Amino acid sequence: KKQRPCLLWYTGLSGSGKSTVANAVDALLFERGHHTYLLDGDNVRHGLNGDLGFSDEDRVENIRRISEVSKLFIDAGLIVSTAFISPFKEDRAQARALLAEGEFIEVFIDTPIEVCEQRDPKGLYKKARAGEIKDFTGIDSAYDMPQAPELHVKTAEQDIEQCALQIVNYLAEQGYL
Ligand code: GGZ
Repeated sequence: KKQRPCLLWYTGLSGSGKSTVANAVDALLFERGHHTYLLDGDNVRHGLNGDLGFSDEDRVENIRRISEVSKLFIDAGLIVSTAFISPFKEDRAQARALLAEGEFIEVFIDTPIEVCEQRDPKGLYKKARAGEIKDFTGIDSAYDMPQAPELHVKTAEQDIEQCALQIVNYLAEQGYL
């Protein structure tokens, strides 16, 4: 099926819904016959980046490697998605700069920290508040909000299916699909 390769770069806090939305988008694209690949903590942080933690330095290296790998998948012709916090604007800009014009699509999963903390699916916010995890994004580690994302998605106001459709509709309108 004809498609224009691109990178959907999801960014947002822990618990914001990046992986959930990215998986829903991938399922819709698969249904439409597109060839996709999704990079997330499950397939990257345990393997390729298993040597990295959550210091600023390690996060920079995490995102650098993910950016380079994404570029390879784009060269292979896929619609690639990455679902990482990617808290630093310089690193997201670097990822964008590796690609050609129009290939990088920043998707801000804009869920207020109060909502993320309320969801707390893995109990990590609770641990971070208790001081059991340090350098936790949004608590004692920075998150630079995207200033001009191609897509701005609000999971606290729309359900997952609506969020996924917002993204797929954008891809169709912009001529990627
Ligand atoms: C943030 C952490 C931390 C700290 C472990 N800070 O909700 P999750 O569990 O599944 O998503 C978070 C994930 C963040 O990894 P990323 O590779 O996306 O981060 S970054 O882009 O900043 O490199 C969370 C878990 O790992 N986690 N410790 N201290 N999130």
